[in-house]
Amino acid sequence: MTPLNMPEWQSLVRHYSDLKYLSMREQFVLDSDRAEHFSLKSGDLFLDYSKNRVTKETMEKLLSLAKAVELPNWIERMFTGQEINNTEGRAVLHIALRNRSNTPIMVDGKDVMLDVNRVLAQMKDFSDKVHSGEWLGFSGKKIVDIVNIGIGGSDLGPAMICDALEPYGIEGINVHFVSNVDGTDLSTTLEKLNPETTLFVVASKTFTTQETLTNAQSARTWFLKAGQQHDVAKHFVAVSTNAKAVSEFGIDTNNMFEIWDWVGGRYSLWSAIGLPIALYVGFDNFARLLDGGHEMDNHFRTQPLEQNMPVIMGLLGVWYINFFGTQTHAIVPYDHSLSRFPSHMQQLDMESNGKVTNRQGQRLSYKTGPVIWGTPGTNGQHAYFQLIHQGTQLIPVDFVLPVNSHYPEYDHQSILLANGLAQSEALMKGKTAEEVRAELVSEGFEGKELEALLPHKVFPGNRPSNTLIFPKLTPELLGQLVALYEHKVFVQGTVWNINSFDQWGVELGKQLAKAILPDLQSNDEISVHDSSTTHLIKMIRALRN
Ligand code: G6Q
Repeated sequence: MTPLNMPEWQSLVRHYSDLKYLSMREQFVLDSDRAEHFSLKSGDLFLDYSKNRVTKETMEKLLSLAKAVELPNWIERMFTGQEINNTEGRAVLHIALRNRSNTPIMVDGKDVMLDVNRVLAQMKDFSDKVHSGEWLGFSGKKIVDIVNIGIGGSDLGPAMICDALEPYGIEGINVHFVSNVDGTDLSTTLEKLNPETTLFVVASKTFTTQETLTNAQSARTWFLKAGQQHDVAKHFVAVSTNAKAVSEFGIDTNNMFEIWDWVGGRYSLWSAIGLPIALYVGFDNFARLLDGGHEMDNHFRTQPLEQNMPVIMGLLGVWYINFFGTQTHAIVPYDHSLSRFPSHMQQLDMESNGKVTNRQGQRLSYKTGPVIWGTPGTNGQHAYFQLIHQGTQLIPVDFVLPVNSHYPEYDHQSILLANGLAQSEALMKGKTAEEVRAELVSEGFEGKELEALLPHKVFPGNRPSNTLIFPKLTPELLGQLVALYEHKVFVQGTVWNINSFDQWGVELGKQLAKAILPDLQSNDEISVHDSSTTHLIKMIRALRN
């Protein structure tokens, strides 16, 4: 079933051709309450989507499309544990991990909340023991440094959250994330640490990921220079679905925190993959994060589509990608502690919706997930914003703005916020030739000099953005924000009729490296590759010292 043939899609095609030159600037003049008409709230999170190239009619048509693809039904299917990840035959239940109302969610006749609550209790118990000093290193010293070893979904989410919640960090506890198999990552992390006071969390859903197992083995070798084999249990814990592999690696399964195949890596920070978060900010703050995620889940499940934040953001994305032909989407948090937020969103969105095959296995003839990118403001303004303002591509932007800082002593927040608001205003308004002319005249330019400069200072404007505002980046708020984007991705995947919850492209990378490794590790005859790869393998062999 392709959405392209739906009357609702065709109606949007016609609407687009009528509306593609719609001027947002004019719309703001015509409707002085435009900001109120195109904004909504969920908990402490406020979304202003008025600076988008839409009218009331556009939104109605997009919402009709959402109904035509049975979005409410798909939302319900996710929340009730149905196997919506059809290529892996799995339910998709990150919502269960933060189901604070604790209502039963049945999978294969079993309430998954029993398992979720058991592991949450285990995480609380363990993190409390580490903080109180009941859990000590082998020489009797308190744990000071937590090193998470994992990659992709077993790294990016918890790393982003720990950065973002730095103001909530427990005194005396540091957290580090080692992901890259490049030995630089592990070496530069370990060189600062003392094995007597370091705890490794080896996080891998499958416990077969080459990078993670390699880093974990090297970390154990490093540890064993100071401790004995029987001390490993005090310093290595695991998070996984795979008890057998954990045990084979040499980690006591009593020190294993279980996760389940119904949670995808990129959606797993709410599970025991979030253990480094609980160790860093304390279990109570981890629970507050879950509360925030649950609040957004309730919003997503119960609010009507037109009042539903993930739905509105998802549909706006569809409008740009499939009708305006945009290829990328920038996420720019005006909060330095959200530095890693765009990277996490990049994985979340691109791994989920980077698909060219629909649920039924047919190749798609329309675009799906965009390239997601961004860095914190105001830094981005001094770099790539030039292209967003005056480049030839249309790039929708999400501005993420916390009103209050955790570091008010320097009184920078108004400057930070003024910059964010100014960018979205300028992108929408642009600057006309008349405005530039008046500005240049007032600056004393005239004649040929003025005419030569003028076109360069014109800004086309009409460039769309969303603005998300909230009082402060608390654990609850962060939970809401991440869950908002998770659901936005699901909304888009539903419209595109794709499975947002498998990741065959990532699996391919895992297989390919394993095939080339033996060729790099020996001088035997090289196995069959294309001539470029064979040539590069020969060069690496020759250059290796
Ligand atoms: C996430 C992906 C991927 C995965 C990593 C690590 O959704 O599937 O990024 O998280 O490849 O996998 P393991 O946790 O199994 O080591």
